[in-house]
Amino acid sequence: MTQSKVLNLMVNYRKNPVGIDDPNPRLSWQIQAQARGFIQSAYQIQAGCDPAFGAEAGLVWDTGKVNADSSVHIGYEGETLLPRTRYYWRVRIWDSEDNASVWSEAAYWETGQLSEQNWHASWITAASAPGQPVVSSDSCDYFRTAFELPDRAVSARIYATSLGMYRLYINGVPADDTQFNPGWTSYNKRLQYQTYDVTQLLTAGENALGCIVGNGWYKGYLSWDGNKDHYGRQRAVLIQLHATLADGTEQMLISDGSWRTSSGPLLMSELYHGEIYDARLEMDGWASPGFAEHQWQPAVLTEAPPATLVAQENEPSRIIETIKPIAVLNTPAGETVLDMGQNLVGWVRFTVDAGAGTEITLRHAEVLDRDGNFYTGNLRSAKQTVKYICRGGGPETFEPHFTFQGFRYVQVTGVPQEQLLEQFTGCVIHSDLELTGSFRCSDELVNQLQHNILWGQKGNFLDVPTDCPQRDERLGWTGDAQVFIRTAAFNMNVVPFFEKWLRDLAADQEADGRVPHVIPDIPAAGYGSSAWGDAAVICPWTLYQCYGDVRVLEEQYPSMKGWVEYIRAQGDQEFLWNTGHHFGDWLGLDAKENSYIGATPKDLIATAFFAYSTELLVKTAEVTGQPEEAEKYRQLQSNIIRAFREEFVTPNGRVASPTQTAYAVALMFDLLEEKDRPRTAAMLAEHVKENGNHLTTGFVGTPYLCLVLSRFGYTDLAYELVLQKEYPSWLYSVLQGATTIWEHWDGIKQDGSFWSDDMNSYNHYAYGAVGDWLYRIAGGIELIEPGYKKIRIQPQPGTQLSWAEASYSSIYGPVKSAWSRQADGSLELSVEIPANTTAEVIVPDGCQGQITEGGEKLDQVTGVIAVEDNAGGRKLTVGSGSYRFTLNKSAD
Ligand code: RAM
Repeated sequence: MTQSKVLNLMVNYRKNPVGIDDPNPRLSWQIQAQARGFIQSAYQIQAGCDPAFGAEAGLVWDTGKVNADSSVHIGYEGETLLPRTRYYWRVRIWDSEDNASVWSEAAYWETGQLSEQNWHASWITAASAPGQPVVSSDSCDYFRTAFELPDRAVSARIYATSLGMYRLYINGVPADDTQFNPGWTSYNKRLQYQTYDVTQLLTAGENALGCIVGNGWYKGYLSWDGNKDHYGRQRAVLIQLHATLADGTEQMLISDGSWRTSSGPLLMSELYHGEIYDARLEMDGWASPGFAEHQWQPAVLTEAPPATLVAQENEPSRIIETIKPIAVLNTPAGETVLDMGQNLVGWVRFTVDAGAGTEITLRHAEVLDRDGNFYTGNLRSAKQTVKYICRGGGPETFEPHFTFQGFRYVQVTGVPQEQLLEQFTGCVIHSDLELTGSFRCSDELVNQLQHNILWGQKGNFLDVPTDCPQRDERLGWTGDAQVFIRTAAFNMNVVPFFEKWLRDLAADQEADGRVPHVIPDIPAAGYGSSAWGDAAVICPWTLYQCYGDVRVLEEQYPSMKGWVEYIRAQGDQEFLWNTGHHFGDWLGLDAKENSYIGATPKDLIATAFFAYSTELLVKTAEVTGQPEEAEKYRQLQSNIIRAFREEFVTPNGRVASPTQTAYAVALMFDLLEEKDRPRTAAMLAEHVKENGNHLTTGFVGTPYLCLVLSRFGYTDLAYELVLQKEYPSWLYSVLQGATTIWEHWDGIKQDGSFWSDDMNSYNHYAYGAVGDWLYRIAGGIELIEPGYKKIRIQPQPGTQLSWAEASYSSIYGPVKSAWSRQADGSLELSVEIPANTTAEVIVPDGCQGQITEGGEKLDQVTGVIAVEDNAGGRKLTVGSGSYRFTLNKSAD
């Protein structure tokens, strides 16, 4: 009998989520099995309001025994869920011999408001004088109210949101540790609210609730156009508290005209520009009971915004880690500068002891110039400056509220140097996504590259996937998100994060299907570029691939189709896209002087992506059970491919534009006739070699370059590119001391000078898309079936590295592939395959000799289901478990 245990119960990818508005949450679990080759044969789920699942409490759902191997994304189908209710659930499973496991421990999810009808609170705004709403003051608004509870609460929740960015306090302390609520959505269409469990913060007797609201994305400066008030002019809040007392009665408290408002010490807070805080204006006890609020103005009722209120969909942002400075520098220009040792995103927390009125200023920068001076030219108009005016009278600690900075260096004035190292701390803030991947190998520079990719993701996954976190941009550029999503999905669990963003994409898509360049959309940005708008299709498809979740495809289908239909309607040639504005192979190195756009023709790229998005739409229609749609778009796809060949491929099969990017996309998207592919791959390889093993690609070509080379048998050349140290290359920036990925291959030139100020981010993840190749090719973790239900372990060691190790926490559990070369020429390959999945292990070239596992011949090994030798090499089919293979050299 095989022993198994069900664990890691997840609801919509989260453990025990509180405040979700999904009527059919998706339930997933993982299985720990003692024996290899575990496959679940059946499951049973029970859900109810009683954690003991006692019969008298009644169950809201009992699936009974369901004969199926599904263990992920099982949609809840029980009784209609009630608002603000906690549902416990548990699972048991059966193995292939029909042995049942014990029940899992109970897990839960808790619903939020579920419907707008359950909101009773009023939107309120701050007042400058009775009945006079504050409209355009720089300083942030403070709100408060006090209330009595006859008894201690056994359970209490606050549901809250704002127009602007807010922070909630209960009895003087923050309601939780989340930042930048309510997050950034297309505010006039969709507005998230947050749920706070405040049970422990309330007391019997008098309680107080406070809230600070700043401009944030709603009303603050956004983009390079220097404008603010993009979504509205007035900050406001909506707050509703439900407290259940020991006797079972419920008390409700809502925001209304009885609340009081004031300005306070937070004189200015802007995402790009920083904060000004005058601690002398602090109002002690402002969010606690007993505060003398009579000098505050009554709040003014204001209209509800047009948006639909939705429960928070993605993981909140938090301070995820802290970093101490590694040095205090005295620059040649006489500045005092802290070096954090890492380009990070977040803010600095500091403690000082200085007289009242002392001004402390922190300016933030990513790099020093070649003379070693503080440099902010690349921030454009973003000030990234925090000014703190001391209150005096003892040590005081400050950290900002509604702003973040992208920085490695901090210029500090107003603080004695000797206090800097001790008393200043970097707080790293990003969306709190689970880390799911790691890659390491025998080359330390590549390990630093992987570090830089991960830090690029941390810095730019702050509620929305942004291009950069430092200059006056920080926007959800669709192209950048599209090229990076596959890598991102190795490093972290990105589903709720992208689901939210894709809903905003669909919300901001126009009726004709055009997709804005940035999501959420802002007026300065524009719309409709190939490879950017294709994020509408590529991102949902990638999520489906990596997590096996069909629902994201079902939800996004109209948006995906809208984009393809938009392209089809452009120009007068249905199957070519040769009109409109495109970013082309953005920042390609083969661009003409003074151009940002690489040499690959824009219409070639546009038509290639048209074909690719259509192909993904066909597959999506198939997966979501729409055969007629699939057929319709299959026709379209073949017409586009035909048009592509007629326009961009010579009659003899040569890609007419001889650029690395043209070759890469044509091969990646299977646009060439079968017979022309090997030759094109050879031409691509030749192109790379002629350039001294250097790439010439930009945003579009770079992510595919190494993948295509490996697919067509040029893995050693792909390694040459990845290991290339000379400019242009990934390791060039590493050798220049980069700790994140740069926007430009030559962000810092060989002579130490900078690429032009106007567009030079040092934290731009797009070129980090090579991480995908590291995991899949160098590491060897590949999926065969969506969600890694079926896995392929196929490391391609090449000749340059001596070992590599990739691991990935899939939705089924941990996957690992680690190889190392042994002195006798054999290869050790350690593999881990999660329960309820199977894998193919493809033995690398040159290792076609005898194979053993843990010293045993393969026919003796449990878990190895089949061994096949064919033209493509040797393939082992294995079940779940950990294996240690020794792959011997081919017999000479
Ligand atoms: C820049 C952004 C982004 C890119 C666009 C086209 O402004 O930083 O990375 O996608 O241009």
